[in-house]
Amino acid sequence: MNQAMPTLPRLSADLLLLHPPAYFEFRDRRDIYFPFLETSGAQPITPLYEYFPLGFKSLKAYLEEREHSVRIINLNTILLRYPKLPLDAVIEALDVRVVGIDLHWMVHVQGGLEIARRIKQLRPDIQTLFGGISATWYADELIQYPQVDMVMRGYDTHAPMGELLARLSGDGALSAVPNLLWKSRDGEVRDNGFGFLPDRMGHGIDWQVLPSMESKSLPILEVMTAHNAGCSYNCGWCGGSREAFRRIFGRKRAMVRKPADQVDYEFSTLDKIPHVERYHYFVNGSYNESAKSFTRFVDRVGETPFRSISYEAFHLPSDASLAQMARANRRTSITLSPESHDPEVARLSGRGVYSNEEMEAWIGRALDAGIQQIDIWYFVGMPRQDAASVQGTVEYCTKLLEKFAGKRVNPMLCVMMPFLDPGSTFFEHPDEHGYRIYHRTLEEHRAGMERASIIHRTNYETNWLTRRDLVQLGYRGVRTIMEAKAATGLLPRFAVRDYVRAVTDALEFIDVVHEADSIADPRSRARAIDALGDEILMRNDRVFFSGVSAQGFPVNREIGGRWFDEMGWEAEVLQAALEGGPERPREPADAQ
Ligand code: B12
Repeated sequence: MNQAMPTLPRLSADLLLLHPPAYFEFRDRRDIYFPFLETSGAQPITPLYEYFPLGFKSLKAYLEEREHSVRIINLNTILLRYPKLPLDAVIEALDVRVVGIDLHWMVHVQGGLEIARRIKQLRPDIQTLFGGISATWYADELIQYPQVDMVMRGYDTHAPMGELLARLSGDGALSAVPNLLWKSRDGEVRDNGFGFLPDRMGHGIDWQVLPSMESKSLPILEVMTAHNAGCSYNCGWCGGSREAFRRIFGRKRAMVRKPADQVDYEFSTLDKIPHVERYHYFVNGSYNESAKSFTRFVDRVGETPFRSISYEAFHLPSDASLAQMARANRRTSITLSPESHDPEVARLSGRGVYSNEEMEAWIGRALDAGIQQIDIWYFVGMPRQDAASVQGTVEYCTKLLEKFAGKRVNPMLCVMMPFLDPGSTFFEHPDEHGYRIYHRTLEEHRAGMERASIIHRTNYETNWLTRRDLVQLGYRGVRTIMEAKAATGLLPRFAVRDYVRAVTDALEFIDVVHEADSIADPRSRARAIDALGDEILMRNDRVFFSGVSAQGFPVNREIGGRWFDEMGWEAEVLQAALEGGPERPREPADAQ
């Protein structure tokens, strides 16, 4: 077999926006365990965290209007779908001046830096640029890495990025680019200040061009809104909360909205998606809209024939609002996040604005009004939440399932892992809120992500739950709730059986890996982990294949057509570059 590196056609652009995997190289790893459910199971993603920031799409639209060519690559999709394709083949094919890597979610810290390191090694001609929330929060530390040339700070980087590209193709005077940290030729760090903090948020997204869904059996067809940055609310664990936004971006007003004309533009592009009637519309952050603008928004939503729609709600929506949402689309779901059944824990989590009784009565009214489904999220890792409290939440979820049996009322449990958001109030003031932080700096997070055990990768614990407790209680809770869903008929038994088996296996094996990863002597530790290598690899292969499942939809679905599955090259081109004939999706290894 020819071992030569595959050659890909050149990919040319002024700017390449690249979404890294949370961890690189994840393929064929025998020394780091990525357990099932590591992503908490809310989204249809693997532990690589494949979503790229929505801002990539609005940046592309904005910059292209200004005659700069921009391409987007989601490296996750490429590496998952083409397990034999070396990263170097992608890097060698780049014909770009700058690669912009997102460090928006802290979880990408190791992967982002590792990809940048390899780019600089192979292609010193390419400049590396980081951006996003975590890149902004850790900008001073990030720019010190030799593989990082620039950091673009800010919640809205459209105009600064326009200026950067114009300068790079013009006079090269980077000192004129707002919000930029950069290195001069002699390697000295220059700080242009962080002065571009607009009241309105950037540019709409052009949804017209989406990755091809090819012939997927259960395609994940979803588009989403992000019409605001920041938040009106102040949940202490959240890196996007009111206080966190102020802290990270140094701006007093913590709410920034997309202007109405840009929202209209976005809708006009949504209307042009071929077969939009097959798409789910995920409305993020609708709780940040005023009652008046939300009403306008729902009316507009009703004009596009989406297959289904989901909204997130902080308070319980009024009866009038329920009726309007149900009218706008008959497959409407509403997501509540009370976080805990215990009113005190819920309040300390930043929620607690309704009682369980009020919520239950409201669910009845919502279903009567024609809302199709209610999703209810509970959290593990909150202040004053101990083992008994988690157990109480799990029992309450079971009670909800029984009470609303036959209806689509779907309680779910999420462990806050691996990270408590840096920049959040609990992260910045851990003692006051009962938290202990294990990784504080960027480098501690990066190194932490290289640990074999998910428990060691986790960056915090609370006075009430250790890191191991968080994982163990959370996983057990999810398992119990899943079993209750099979018993009450909310989910098919076969799906729950497979899911529960995967959770049970993870629960046991997390401890096995953790014990080995806890050996103090590094050489003995490496030996102990190596002895587990085959077992680790077999399990990782079940998680990293061309498919994903989520708690809300616990059935494996093939990836490839999700809005963030941008690969840069057509599937056939990637296929042709690889030896060995047509691409075949990897199947998960048989469950034991
Ligand atoms: C909507 C949303 C989501 C959506 C998806 C959003 C998306 N794809 O962009 C969903 C629900 C899928 C999601 C998932 C997650 N989210 Co979220 N999410 C948000 C939310 C509510 C709004 C984000 C938003 O709309 N931004 C506005 C859009 C239009 O702009 P933007 O994408 O931020 O991009 C701009 C700038 O940030 C910047 N930028 C960003 N990246 C880059 C890169 C470069 C190179 C440059 C130049 C600029 C740049 O420029 C862009 C243009 O102006 C925020 C909270 C908040 N109030 O901000 C949390 C938030 C961002 N999410 C967070 C987290 C933790 C997650 C998850 C890890 C949760 C989990 N455990 O599963 C996952 C990660 C999923 C993944 N990557 O695979 C944290 C991040 C904390 C941190 N710093 O690590 C936040 C702050 C709060 C929270 N806890 O939810 N999220």
